[in-house]
Amino acid sequence: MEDEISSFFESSPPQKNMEEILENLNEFIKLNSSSQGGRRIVCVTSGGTTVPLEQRCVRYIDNFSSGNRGAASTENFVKAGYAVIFLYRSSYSHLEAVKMAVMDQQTAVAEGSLLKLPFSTIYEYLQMLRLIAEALKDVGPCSMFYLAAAVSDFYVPWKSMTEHKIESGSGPLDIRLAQVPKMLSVLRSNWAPKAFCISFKLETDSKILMEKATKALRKYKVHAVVANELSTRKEEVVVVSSSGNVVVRRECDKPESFVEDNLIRLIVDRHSTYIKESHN
Ligand code: PAZ
Repeated sequence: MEDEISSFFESSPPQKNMEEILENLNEFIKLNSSSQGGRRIVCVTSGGTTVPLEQRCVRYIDNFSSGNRGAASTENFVKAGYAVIFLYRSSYSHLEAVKMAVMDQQTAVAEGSLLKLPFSTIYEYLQMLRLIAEALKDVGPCSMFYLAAAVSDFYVPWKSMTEHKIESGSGPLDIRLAQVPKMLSVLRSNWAPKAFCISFKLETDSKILMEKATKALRKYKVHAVVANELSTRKEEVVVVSSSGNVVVRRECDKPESFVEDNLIRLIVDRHSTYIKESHN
């Protein structure tokens, strides 16, 4: 697995503006971990990653996610006093969700408690996630990963990808997709082992959802898995953890409420307990 992960990064196209991103990231972490006795810092990932089919990309495979979960969660974390690194999918279709919840958070950006980092491809997403995790390493238990992005499971390795637009007119297209190595284990064990870590599991078949979420909790040793089904994801989610399963619902009698309002309250509570226990 380690080899697969190293070769994924070695063969990825270099991230644009890497130095500038790292500088902003380090400044943001320094400012927030030293302000008012130190703010907690959460990295919220949001939106779907794309898999380009050509190096000069015209066509790509996309992963479903409107970006609403990440944007609404970010808003709630900011309200709860967290500094948020918002790693979000930049695209026209996601702009509405991001605009709705986060672009309005000008004050948070101005105060330095919100850092927005856009991604589009699976390569950009994973390179940025590693960068953020390593930068947050010293923040330890006061840092959190809240991984709501819908990350591609399959991709076309950069070296086997055609440079120019795939020609049409010569019959069906055969593409072989490689499996994206699972980065969650390495995030937990190497990149940021002391951070509180929440992952998400989306399924369309409710019968297998809980089984898959429970398996993910054990396999990746995350602190909780938020299980959601595609058609009901805006109404309810189940937080799966070693202390049992908790169903979190949107408050139906309040039209303006989101499931994230209650979800973030619960996650923040769990994070507080984790910080306390880490200091004992
Ligand atoms: O972005 P959105 O609000 O439309 O949906 C959120 C979600 C379903 C993408 C998210 O809650 C989730 O489950 N993300 C992980 C998906 C997965 O890779 O299993």
